[in-house]
Amino acid sequence: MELWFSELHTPNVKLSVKVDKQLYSGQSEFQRIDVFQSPEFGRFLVLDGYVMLTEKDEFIYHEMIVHVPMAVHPGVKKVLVIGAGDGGVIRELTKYPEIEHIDLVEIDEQVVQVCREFLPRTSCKLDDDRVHICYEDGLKFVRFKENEYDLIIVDSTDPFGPGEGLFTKEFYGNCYKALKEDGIMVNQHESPFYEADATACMRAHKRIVESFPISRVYQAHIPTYPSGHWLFGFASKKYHPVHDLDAERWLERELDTLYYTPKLHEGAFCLPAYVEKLLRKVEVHG
Ligand code: AG3
Repeated sequence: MELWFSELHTPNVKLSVKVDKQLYSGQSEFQRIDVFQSPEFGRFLVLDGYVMLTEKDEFIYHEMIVHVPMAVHPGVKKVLVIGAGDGGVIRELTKYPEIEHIDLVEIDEQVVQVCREFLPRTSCKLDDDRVHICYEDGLKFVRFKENEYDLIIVDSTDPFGPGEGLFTKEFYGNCYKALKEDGIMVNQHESPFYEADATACMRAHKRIVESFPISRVYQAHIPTYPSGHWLFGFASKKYHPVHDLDAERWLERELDTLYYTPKLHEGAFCLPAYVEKLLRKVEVHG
């Protein structure tokens, strides 16, 4: 008997992954949570039917969402991470000794429990002394923060279901306020390829452009996400993602990465012409 997991990437396209066995299935207060074991991608986490991470390709997403801002900002001490209950972002952040405090705000405690049990490769640093976990809606948490963080990482799900509020104008405005005067916000920015994703992507970009003086988009190749071509947003009050990249300082750290390099960092901000066009549409006609 063959067992396959499928995610619909559009009503006409799906990605199917052969499964050895289902390790967990449960319904939390917020969403359905599944963990599978597969021959090609190792273990993978699915929320409401959407693949959040696989053991084989999660390094790409987590390295790109963390090391890009960390190689730009010269002194990150306090970080706010929203979503990210799987711990992948935390694992990468804890590689930086100068970070003193990380607030991890995850709406769904059950996601953290399940990841601690079944996905130790990403959840391995959740008990680091600097990490403070708060089970709350990120949208609400950030409302009451002012001038507090050097870096905010928004590791959300897609913009429907529990993650919807993390793509709103109100949320980005509150992130701006919660950041110090040289703060950076990075968010997962969906894919530009399929129409529904591209629409979400443009909507998010428009709102971020309206909220931050510097707003750039960068890309990575993530095989298990829709189309495999994924974007991230870099929004900032002061630092430019490429002009303020300090490659030497980052290389001196001798961090062991599998995807991120400062050279790739620069290249990641060079987008295909059709993506530039999509983004320019909302920048110009704001
Ligand atoms: N969060 C973004 C996942 C988006 C994937 N979308 C999809 N499969 N349709 C990933 C969380 C990793 N920490």
